[in-house]
Amino acid sequence: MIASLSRSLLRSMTAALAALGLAAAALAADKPQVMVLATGGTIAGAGAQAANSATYQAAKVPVDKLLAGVPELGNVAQVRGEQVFQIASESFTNEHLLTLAKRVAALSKQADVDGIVITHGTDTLEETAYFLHLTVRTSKPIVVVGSMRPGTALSADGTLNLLNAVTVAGDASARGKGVLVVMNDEIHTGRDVAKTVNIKTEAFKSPWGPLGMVVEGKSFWFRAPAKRHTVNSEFDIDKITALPSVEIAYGSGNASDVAPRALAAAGAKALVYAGTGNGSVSKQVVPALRELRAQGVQIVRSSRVNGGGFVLRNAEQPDDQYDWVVAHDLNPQKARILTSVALAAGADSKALQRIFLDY
Ligand code: DAS
Repeated sequence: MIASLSRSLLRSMTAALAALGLAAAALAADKPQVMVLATGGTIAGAGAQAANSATYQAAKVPVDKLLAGVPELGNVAQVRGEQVFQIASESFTNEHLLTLAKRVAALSKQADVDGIVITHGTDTLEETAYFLHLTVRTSKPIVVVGSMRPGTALSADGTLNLLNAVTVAGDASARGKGVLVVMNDEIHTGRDVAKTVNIKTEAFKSPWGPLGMVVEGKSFWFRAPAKRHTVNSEFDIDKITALPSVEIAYGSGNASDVAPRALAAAGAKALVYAGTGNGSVSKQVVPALRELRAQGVQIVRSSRVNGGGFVLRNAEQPDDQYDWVVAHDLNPQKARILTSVALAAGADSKALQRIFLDY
């Protein structure tokens, strides 16, 4: 009697567990599939003690531990992780950009990937995000995320940033908006955003404002990107095998032409000049830039002034006469990325200027 009772109890418990399993699988099945590609940075950092919010070692925590540290991720997506690099982002090279972008492009073609998150150091996050924005031809959400404090710090920002990034990457409303950067509850376009403060959690700003916000699992949009990107880009990572060397020379009082000449002599195919004010160039430097232009080096005038305006062509310098290019509203580090991508596609100075107005 007891044996048959326990057998039927066992049968009904097994059936219940199977039903639960199916329900869990069904629940999971209706969640977007998000790939998290880890590259290092503070979001993977660790400090000696909780009070160390700015003194720590970046690029220590592996991707599986990052994901395990945010169990809430399972409520918003089916998440898989992959460790692409484990470095501080100030050490990113053009080769790192190419490797990462090619991996993102390949994953974006997979039917079992609905969105991609890249965890990244904050120092050059804006450059990587823009590079992906220009070259990865997908309308699936690609979200780059970092943190200003290591996970070991009091009031660490990385876990909520990661949850928000995965939320946006799995959100159909984020499709077609280009590469996004999610930090501090805000959603920025990879084109405009820059790190404007070096040790606060509210570090990332876009001169023309964020695209939206992500709060408690929902994305709220207030504007859309105005320039070409991803599926509407003429650039394609699958066709880029190398990025030409483009260097940045910084303008200041008492400027000299030593840096521009040395950078060109070292093989730079283009120089981005971070000019003062409206991209102004000291008269001690103009002759060298004109000589380098005559030798085939492209000259791009950007500005050291933080965003919110743009360098006007033929205003501070006769760009038409010198055959120089203006970076429009792009800061020097973004101008470096776009110039390198454009030169890789064979752009001459005329095409380069059009590209700066289109992207
Ligand atoms: N060194 C910084 C970097 O890896 C740490 C960070 O802020 O992520 O970009």
